[in-house]
Amino acid sequence: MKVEKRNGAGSETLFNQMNELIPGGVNSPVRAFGAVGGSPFVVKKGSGPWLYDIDGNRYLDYVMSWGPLILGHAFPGVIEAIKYRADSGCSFGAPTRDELILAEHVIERMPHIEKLRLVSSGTEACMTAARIARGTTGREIIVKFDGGYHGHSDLFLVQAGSGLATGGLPASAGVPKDIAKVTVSIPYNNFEALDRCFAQHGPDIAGVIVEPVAANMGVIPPAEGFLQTLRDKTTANGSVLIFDEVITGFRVAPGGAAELFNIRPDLVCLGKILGGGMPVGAVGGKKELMDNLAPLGGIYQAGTLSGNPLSTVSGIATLKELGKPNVYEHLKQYTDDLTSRMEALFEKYNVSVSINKVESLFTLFFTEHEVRNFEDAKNSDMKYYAEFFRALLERGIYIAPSGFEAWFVSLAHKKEQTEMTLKAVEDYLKTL
Ligand code: HOZ
Repeated sequence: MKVEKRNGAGSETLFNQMNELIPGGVNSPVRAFGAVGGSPFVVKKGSGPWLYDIDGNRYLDYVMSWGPLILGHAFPGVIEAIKYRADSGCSFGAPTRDELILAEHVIERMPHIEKLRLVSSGTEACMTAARIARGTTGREIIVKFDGGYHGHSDLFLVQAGSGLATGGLPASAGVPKDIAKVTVSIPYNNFEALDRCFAQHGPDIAGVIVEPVAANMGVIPPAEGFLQTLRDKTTANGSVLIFDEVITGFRVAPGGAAELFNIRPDLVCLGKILGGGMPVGAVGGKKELMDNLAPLGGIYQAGTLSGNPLSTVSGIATLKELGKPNVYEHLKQYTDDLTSRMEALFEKYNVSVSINKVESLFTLFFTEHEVRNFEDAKNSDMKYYAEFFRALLERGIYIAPSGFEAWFVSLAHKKEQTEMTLKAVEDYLKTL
């Protein structure tokens, strides 16, 4: 099989060939369309709110690379910055001025971050945050929440959302039992479970990690007072409070969920928007914690591509654009308008949905009940979601191929896209 022989091959042919060389044909499980049926289209390019496949189809994109592309696909300022930087090299493994500039952009928006370490993915950021919590407190247990997803490192693959939930897996094979034992997963938004967890494990709890707006079991906002309770309990217990803002960072507010809900976590994990579509992650927080990282302290973390120059300039260009006026207002208005009109359509056609929304993040659950935690999310009708997904895809709209993910809106989504989405939804509802 030579590459040139594949020129002209369509998505289906290529995906079949990919299946021979790549497990499941994909480099990240949820992309395989396993939960929604059919086989994925193969992407040729993106532009603004649109994705184009190699068969010549155009899709209105609500996945946006799973969150990073808040400016839209191939945003000119970002692409120019990457091209310009690439002319002088792709990786140095040595400090660059841009790492300082990116750190300044982050800290300006997130004053609870006093120091920041760049890594290459959200997974690495969360893994490092847990190590800082453990290394600093000398304790072992990390508390997470059912349906919370903090990347695919061993310690977080317990009752995890995202791809695990999509594939119906309670945990991943290959995680040693002893590692799973030091991760305690409890129901999200459940104050009693939290009390019980601290009563039982208090002296051993190194840290609590939470997506302050859950977005990997579908979007689920924190219950009133839940984040403040986490803050109070971790402080009283001498445990580290870690906000996983890989999805919410720079999206729900410039300073992320910490700003939106006015809570100051000890550590924050970042990724996605921070790299503007290039691979990146970061862990940041209180100086006294961050200074425990090597080379200053004994907690080791390193990476050949950490602070990669292309990711760094892409992130800087993205954050600069996000610093312009009315950006967050636009994202919120688009989402509010779309979701309220969509809700009205479902009501008109007597289909029960529960739409959870926080700023420009939302999920549509097919259930008449409120969705407050992972159990509720799992009880929504995922078969119906799959049908809805296929109906929208046929009408040129691409939403996440899993009901446990968020819809991502970008600044390139405008009135035309709202109308197109609503028309597709109504066309589908009419067929029922
Ligand atoms: N874990 C990502 C969604 N929450 C999926 C990433 C991908 O498949 O690209």
